[in-house]
Amino acid sequence: MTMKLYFDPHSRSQVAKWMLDEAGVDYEIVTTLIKDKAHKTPEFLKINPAGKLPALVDGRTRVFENAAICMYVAEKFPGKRLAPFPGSPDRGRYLSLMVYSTSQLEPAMGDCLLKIRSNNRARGWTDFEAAKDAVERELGDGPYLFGAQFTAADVMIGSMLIWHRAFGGILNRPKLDAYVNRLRGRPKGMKFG
Ligand SMILES: N[C@@H](CCC(=O)N[C@@H](CS)C(=O)NCC(=O)O)C(=O)O
Repeated sequence: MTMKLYFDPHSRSQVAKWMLDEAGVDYEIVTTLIKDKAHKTPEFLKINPAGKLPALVDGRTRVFENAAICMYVAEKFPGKRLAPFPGSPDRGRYLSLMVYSTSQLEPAMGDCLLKIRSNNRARGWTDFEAAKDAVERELGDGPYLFGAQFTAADVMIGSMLIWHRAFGGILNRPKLDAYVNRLRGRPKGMKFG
């Protein structure tokens, strides 16, 4: 059975699509437009109770949240080598970066773009400058987060930095700018709109 990606081109659905395209696997796009409120129908809320895009349906399995979708795809197709193997020394850092991308980097980037200023550390994420420091440390000499191996962590972390640029943000970090250029230059790199 073909996987179904519930997708609005003008949304973070592009992150899950990028992952599926990098994996080079078959999937069907189910266009679900936010402007039509198609993500708030009772049918869609049974797939993603949060009423947000994207979501992936694979037979009886439903997956929502980009990080979960990327991890699901990497795990379903281990031969595509889009994640360090379970049990390998890099696996812990991989899982950490996947969660970090959405629990810290994504809200920090959102605050930056929306010009929300708060130094209340109790909320669980840092400001965007500190998040950029963390990504730079993890990227090391690159070219990807796991050296020469491109992984789902590059999709999740990289897509946040790509969005930031797309919305007019300036990273002001030569190393991260070069990383964004490298990711955007990939043949199956994330597209917009
Ligand atoms: N952390 C979520 C974010 C999903 C999300 O916020 N999607 C937006 C589109 S970019 C959405 O569906 N917004 C419509 C709404 O909340 O009504 C993920 O990565 O999947």
